[in-house]
Amino acid sequence: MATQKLYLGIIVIIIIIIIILAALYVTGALSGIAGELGRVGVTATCSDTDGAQNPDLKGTCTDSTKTTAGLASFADRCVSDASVIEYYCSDSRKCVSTILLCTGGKVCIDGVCVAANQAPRQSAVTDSPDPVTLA
Ligand SMILES: [Ca+2]
Repeated sequence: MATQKLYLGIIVIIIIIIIILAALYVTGALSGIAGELGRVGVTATCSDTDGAQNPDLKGTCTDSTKTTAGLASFADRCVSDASVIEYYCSDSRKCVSTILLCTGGKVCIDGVCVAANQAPRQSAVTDSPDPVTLA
């Protein structure tokens, strides 16, 4: 007798749960909750073309912080002759930056540290031929 009451109670609870889930589904509450989770960044993505913090490669970090207006993108760039702002993905999947110094006597050109002897010549102006004066 007690066992039958237990079974009946379980069946009633299951029916109530099914009714609640159906009601939530019908009202679209489940999709609303899913959208809410998306907005708070549960589905955040981040990628970095040079892998991580690598001043010897030019990278572009892209994350999904601007999901409504498109992805946010940040390219490594020089901050001085021998240092670079390096973008990389944080643990929370957002692009963050740090300043790295070029090592080994390298110089920063277009967001990447390169050996000084591989850098474009800085003295291009003095290498130009003398202006030709037309008569
Ligand atoms: Ca990077």
